[in-house]
Amino acid sequence: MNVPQNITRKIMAAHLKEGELVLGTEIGLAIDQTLVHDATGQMAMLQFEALGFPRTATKRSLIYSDHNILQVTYENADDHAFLASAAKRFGLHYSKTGNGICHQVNLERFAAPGETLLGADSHTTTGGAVGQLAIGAGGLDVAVAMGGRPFFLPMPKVIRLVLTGSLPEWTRPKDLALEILRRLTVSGGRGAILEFDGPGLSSLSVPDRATVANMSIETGAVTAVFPSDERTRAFLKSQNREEDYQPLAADPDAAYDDHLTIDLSTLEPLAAAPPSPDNVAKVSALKGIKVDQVAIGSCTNSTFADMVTVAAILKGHKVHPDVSLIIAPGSKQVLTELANRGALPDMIAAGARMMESACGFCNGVGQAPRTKGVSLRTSNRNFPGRSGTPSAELYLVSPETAAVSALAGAITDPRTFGRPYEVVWPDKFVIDDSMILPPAPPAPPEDLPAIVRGPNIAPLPVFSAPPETIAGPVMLALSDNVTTDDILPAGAHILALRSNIPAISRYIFSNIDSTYPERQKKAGSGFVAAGRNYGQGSSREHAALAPRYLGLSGVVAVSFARIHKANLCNFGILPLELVDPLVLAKLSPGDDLVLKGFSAGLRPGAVLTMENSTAKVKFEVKLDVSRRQLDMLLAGGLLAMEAKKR
Ligand code: MIC
Ligand code: SF4
Repeated sequence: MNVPQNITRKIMAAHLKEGELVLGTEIGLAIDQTLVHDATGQMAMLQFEALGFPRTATKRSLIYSDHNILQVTYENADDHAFLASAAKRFGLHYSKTGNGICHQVNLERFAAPGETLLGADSHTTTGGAVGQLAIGAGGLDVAVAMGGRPFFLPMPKVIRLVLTGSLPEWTRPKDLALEILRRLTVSGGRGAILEFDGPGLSSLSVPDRATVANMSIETGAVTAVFPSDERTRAFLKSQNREEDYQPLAADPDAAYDDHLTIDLSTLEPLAAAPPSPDNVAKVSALKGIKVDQVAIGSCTNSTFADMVTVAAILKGHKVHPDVSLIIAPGSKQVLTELANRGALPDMIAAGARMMESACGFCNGVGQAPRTKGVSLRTSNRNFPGRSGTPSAELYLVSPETAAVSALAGAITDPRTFGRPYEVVWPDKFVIDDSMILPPAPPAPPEDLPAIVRGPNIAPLPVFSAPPETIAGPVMLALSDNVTTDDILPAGAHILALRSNIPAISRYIFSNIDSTYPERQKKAGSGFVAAGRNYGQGSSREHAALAPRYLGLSGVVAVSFARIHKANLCNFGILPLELVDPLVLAKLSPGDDLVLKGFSAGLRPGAVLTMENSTAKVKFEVKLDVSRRQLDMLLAGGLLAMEAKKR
């Protein structure tokens, strides 16, 4: 008799290459699709090349140009030329600048139920909206998957998230995403997949589900997955891709590791107040806070439905004189539909600043708010500094709350605005994939287009194996929930250096302690001490690669976020978990630490003794990694390990 299965296990079983679906053990999954973009793709493609793969071996691999688009000087354009040429040569599709944000375009044009997607971006989870198992990872993991090898992760637990009821007027999927964060916090989803179920689902369209799947990563979850049902079929049909539809649901009586129920009808408009997406408050409680900027867009809320609703709210009104309203439709398709259906003139007439279909304001690439300014945003992260202005206060809200507040000049509960606007979903969207360039057909290497390398494309750094005794000072002692934005800040000028590790390494921890890079380089070796959930947030592997380049040997933390921990192992930085979290208080900057016995004889999960020779205390750390990761760490990282094999 077949055991009833949930959706996660069904997709995993169909893609399982290594291991068994046993909670916490390492599994290797076959990957159907991959995506990278112009913040993570440069490293991924350099690494793909260094690994010696001749051509991608997935069903489809894509590079999107959407993050690095300001082109203030030559760096961004150099990166784009490199990426476009690497795509052509190595068999990837290249989505040109202006075609849209990777997750929005991928949802529209490529996401398919039952498939696996690995993306070098944490919000790859968006694909879960159509029943795709869509996971974010570091660029090196994606490079390996592009070459046709499995993607490894510890088998997550599966949390059944049951939705009942339906959302009240003016309460939107963004409010549901925020409610989930309120309940789970930024670490409550760690090691889990959120699998949606229940009668409330039928009231949510695929774009609605996309907002929720997108923000699932903010709870620390591996991803979120929705069933594929009639709403999915309707969405795929509107994208002229009905052939990609297949129904997908959990079997009745399928087992889960945990449960959570949310009655949608009890929700109301919510906001994440600074400084973290889980600092959730009712919009009604924040009402009256003056806003300087309202920014609508990002991969969380830039679909046609979001934008057309915003246009309907703005129609016939003017943006408050003290507010700068920024609108970035998520894709060329969304922008075209807004233009064709007359919604764009309503936005323009209201006084909106129309932006390119790209990430833009979301991670500080333009439109930085004024000093100590209040910015209301429809995006997914409000970490300090992410907007490009460290002192700005960022609130995350639904497009409806954002639009109504832009008119009022202050945070405003949209329920006070009148009747909500009903979105009429087009039967067919305008389909024009002409900005997605196909790869060159397979050919002998000498007949393939050359890779274009401008001065911003620096060679990959090479790392060697660590010694058996690793000694070095505590460089920084940090608290809980350190984000990768803290380790490597967002913002256009730093983003421009993503293909140049020596140059970008000068910004590591720059918002926390700008002396870190120099000190770390001088010390040669060293450790960072931190609390829980170290490395939460984005997938940027530069937050591991660049510290390693500077000489960081290990991070001693209470716990780690999944993607960042994998990135640390990939680049040979030891993720050392404190057996006793209270030891953290005994680690001060400047203390000398010694770790002995880091040798080939170690087993995964080994507990090692470290000594703080300054404070004269010994303590235990656990190397909670797989055999594969331990081998990588012993070799000095994944690339070093692969080079040894050849
Ligand atoms: C983000 O939202 O933080 C980013 C920029 O999209 C990152 C990618 C990166 O920084 O390389 C992410 O989420 O992974
Ligand atoms: Fe781009 Fe922002 Fe989405 Fe990251 S979260 S992919 S920066 S829109």
